[in-house]
Amino acid sequence: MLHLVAFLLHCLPLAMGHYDICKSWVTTDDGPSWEFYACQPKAMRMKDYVTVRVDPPGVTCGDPPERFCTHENPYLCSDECDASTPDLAHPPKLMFDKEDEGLATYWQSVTWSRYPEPLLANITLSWNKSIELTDDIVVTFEYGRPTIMMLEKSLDNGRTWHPYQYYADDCMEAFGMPARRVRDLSTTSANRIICTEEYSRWAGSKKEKNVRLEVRDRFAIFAGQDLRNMDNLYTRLESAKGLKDFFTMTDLRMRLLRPALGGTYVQRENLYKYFYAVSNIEVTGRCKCNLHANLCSFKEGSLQCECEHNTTGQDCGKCKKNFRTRSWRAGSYLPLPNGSPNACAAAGSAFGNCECYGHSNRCSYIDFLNVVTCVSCKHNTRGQHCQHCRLGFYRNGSAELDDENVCIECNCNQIGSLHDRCNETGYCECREGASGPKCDDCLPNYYWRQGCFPNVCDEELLICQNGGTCYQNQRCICPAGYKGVLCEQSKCDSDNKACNSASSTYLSLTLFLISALILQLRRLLDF
Ligand SMILES: *[C@@H]1O[C@H](CO)[C@@H](O)[C@H](O)[C@H]1NC(C)=O
Ligand SMILES: *[C@@H]1O[C@H](CO)[C@@H](O)[C@H](O)[C@H]1NC(C)=O
Ligand SMILES: *[C@@H]1O[C@H](CO)[C@@H](O)[C@H](O)[C@H]1NC(C)=O
Ligand SMILES: *[C@@H]1O[C@H](CO)[C@@H](O)[C@H](O)[C@H]1NC(C)=O
Ligand SMILES: *[C@@H]1O[C@H](CO)[C@@H](O)[C@H](O)[C@H]1NC(C)=O
Ligand SMILES: [Ca+2]
Repeated sequence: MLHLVAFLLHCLPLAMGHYDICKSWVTTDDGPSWEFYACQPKAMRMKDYVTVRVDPPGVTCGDPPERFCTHENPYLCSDECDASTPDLAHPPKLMFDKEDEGLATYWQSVTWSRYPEPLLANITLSWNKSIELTDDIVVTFEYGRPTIMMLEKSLDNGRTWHPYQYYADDCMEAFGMPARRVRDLSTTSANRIICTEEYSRWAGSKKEKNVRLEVRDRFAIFAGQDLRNMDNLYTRLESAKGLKDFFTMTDLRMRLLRPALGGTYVQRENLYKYFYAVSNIEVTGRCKCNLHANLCSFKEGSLQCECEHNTTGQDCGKCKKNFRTRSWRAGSYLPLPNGSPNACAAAGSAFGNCECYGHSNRCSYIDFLNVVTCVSCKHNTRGQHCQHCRLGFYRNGSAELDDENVCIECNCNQIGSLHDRCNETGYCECREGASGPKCDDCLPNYYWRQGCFPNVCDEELLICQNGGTCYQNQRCICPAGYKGVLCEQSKCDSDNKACNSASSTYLSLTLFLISALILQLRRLLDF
């Protein structure tokens, strides 16, 4: 009983007090009504809701059965791990069970028989739900803590991973990082990723069993040693960039990189005493519900916020249908002490049911039409409910009406198209000869030059005559003596006289130029 009281007191500042109710029925001068507050679920033992995966396959001991011994008793290698015998098996689930006092149950790896190849194992915990840590992560190792390991976390159900904390008996050697302690961090570095040597040195395997990710010490940077000033912490969580995310995750991975060595070098003649054994992984946290729920339930194998404030989704991350007058927002811890619910809202009943799909947060009543309409629709929408796209935009078929990307710009070619509008699939209306969805191409037999024009010449029907060549479908380049659109006319045909005189003038000019050139060449050579 005393134990329980102590436990409750210990958890008091984090588990109770602030932000535990979402709404209350209050009586004001205008009569009774609901008042809404920012709210969050209670902290829980998150290991009860986790799924675990241990990699690589075959790293769990006992298949085939194997002998091992401990650093305390290195010459008595009579302990046995055997996956097929329940009493001698050490499967991963024993990291999450309830333990009787004094009798540790644990997952155990194979021994380091392949030394000097490293003995590596990954333990990945997945919640399929974003959670927020409220207390230290504590990993308990039997038979000694690893000399090198690290924690990684994911915020997107395991698609991407980020380092969380590094652990080594020599941080510089193992990771090229200087050793730090969380207690030495300051308000500006409270979410720094560090390497710590506090949990990796040999101190006897019975004495020091735990490896921590220090959440309380990081909270204490803002809330003070006993976490008395939680208001300051909540204020910082709202204002300091990246601080909230530091304590948030969907998955946690422990990468075990080198086992306990018993305070000395690896002894090749007895590799049976090197392995990992984890008896417990304590993760204390709460469901992340964006301050829109105070309950989180475990349904069909996953955690789910029970959303209030007319929000919905696993994390209450969007507005319920018909409550999208305003864009969705997370609740806020501020102003203290009750925070802001930032609830999703349908327009007031006096206004009728005016939904704007989140593209406007104002409605206005138009007297003479007796309708309520959204005002200043954003995201290139228009209409009474911001349900249409503005002229020059078309509907994005793969976006819901409340999506910010619901309208796509038509982007019609200014010269090739008749106007800046397009049909529902984004096709523009083209001028004569132009084609393509955006009218930036020409039909066959047309050429592009600031618009589409019919071909003057080509290789099929409109062939240049008399040895003329077709220049970019735009005109024939005629040989001397021919003219006409397709060089079909001889210049000499029409006016023989002019033709002759023209060509004789041309000839004498050429002769003059050539003789001048020869003169120049001679001078050069004589010189
Ligand atoms: C452990 O996970 C990391 C990625 O986080 C991966 O690169 C590594 O290969 C994994 N190790 C094992 C032994 O599966
Ligand atoms: C993860 O949670 C979502 C939402 O609750 C659910 O639809 C999905 O089936 C879950 N996935 C797994 C692998 O449990
Ligand atoms: C959510 O919608 C219900 C039903 O219209 C309404 O009674 C309630 O007050 C709304 N809650 C909030 C927080 O706006
Ligand atoms: C259409 O909407 C989807 C969903 O929001 C978005 O991923 C996509 O980029 C949008 N398409 C365009 C062309 O904007
Ligand atoms: C848009 O115009 C294109 C080309 O004229 C046509 O193929 C398409 O069917 C039209 N789409 C709609 C929805 O009318
Ligand atoms: Ca256990």
